[in-house]
Amino acid sequence: MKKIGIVLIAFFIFNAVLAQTPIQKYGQLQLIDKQLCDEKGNPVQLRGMSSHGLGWFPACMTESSIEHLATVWKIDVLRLALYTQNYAKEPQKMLDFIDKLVDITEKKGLYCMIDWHVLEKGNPNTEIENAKVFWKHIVNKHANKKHVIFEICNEPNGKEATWAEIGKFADEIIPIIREKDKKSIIIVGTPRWSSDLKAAVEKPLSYKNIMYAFHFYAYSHKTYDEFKEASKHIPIFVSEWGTTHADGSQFHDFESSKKWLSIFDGDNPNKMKISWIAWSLGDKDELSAVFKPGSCKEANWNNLTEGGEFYKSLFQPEKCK
Ligand code: IDC
Repeated sequence: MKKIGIVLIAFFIFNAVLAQTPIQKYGQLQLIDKQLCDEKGNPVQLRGMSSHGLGWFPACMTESSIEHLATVWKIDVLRLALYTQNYAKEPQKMLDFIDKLVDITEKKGLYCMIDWHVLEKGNPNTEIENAKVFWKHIVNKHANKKHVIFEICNEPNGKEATWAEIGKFADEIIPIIREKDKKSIIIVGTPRWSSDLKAAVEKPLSYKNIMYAFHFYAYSHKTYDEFKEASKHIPIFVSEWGTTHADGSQFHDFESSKKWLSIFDGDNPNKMKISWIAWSLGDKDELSAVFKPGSCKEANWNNLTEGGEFYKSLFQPEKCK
């Protein structure tokens, strides 16, 4: 009898450990040198998915889809992509939506990355006033929550969006965040659609707990060695990547995707674990969408595209041969 009792207790403890959510497993994130670490100081690799534009595909981001991503896909982090033009059009509606999603991710035990999705305008300073109001709201509501990561500008692009301009933007926004929240991780976009890390390597910003964004689309971008070199010098978070062409469609390149992923798993000069988030949880008729068209309004989360199946497989535990 006693033995059975011990076995049962061991079984329950084992299950409780296995059933831990990402937030329970890792707690408050921190940066130690260039490595993202958990609360205890162990290296951590967060892996996750990005929403499509919250203003365009709200039906894909619901309590039901997030529950599915947490329990069936087993992602660690959900990125909430708010295109700046969607915010400009309907600020209150977008803020309410983000607030709701931040709460849902917390409830489901997932980290969430709040992404001020600069793309159309290129230079993040073009919309600095909106950015300031947005980030003030976000920190008033969500400062010091263990599960929140702030991404202050998705992809600066165009001739004007130099590293100096990005630095100017960061000098406006990071102090707004740090006034209320000293330790949450902040991700800063880099020039040329967050693909060029050279300037950040040469002149890193002087704030604590910040990481630099690197984005790639596997069919178009194969700068593996350049990336590895940069990873020796600055902390990098791959906050958006896709299997496709940079336009989000055309072809999947699963081979190049796997090569990138092996670099993030440790095949890099300092053997670091590099966190990543893939694009995107939309049901638009485009190759990078995870769900087939029409899936979201039916809450049919198993109706995956070829790319969706590929992404999902990345989160599944290795099966026995
Ligand atoms: C794409 C979407 C597409 C949308 C387009 C323009 O997949 O439906 O019409 O944006 O808004 C990025 C961006 C990301 C892009 C993605 C694919 O961060 O917003 O999404 N991409 O083009 N950088 C490189 C590729």
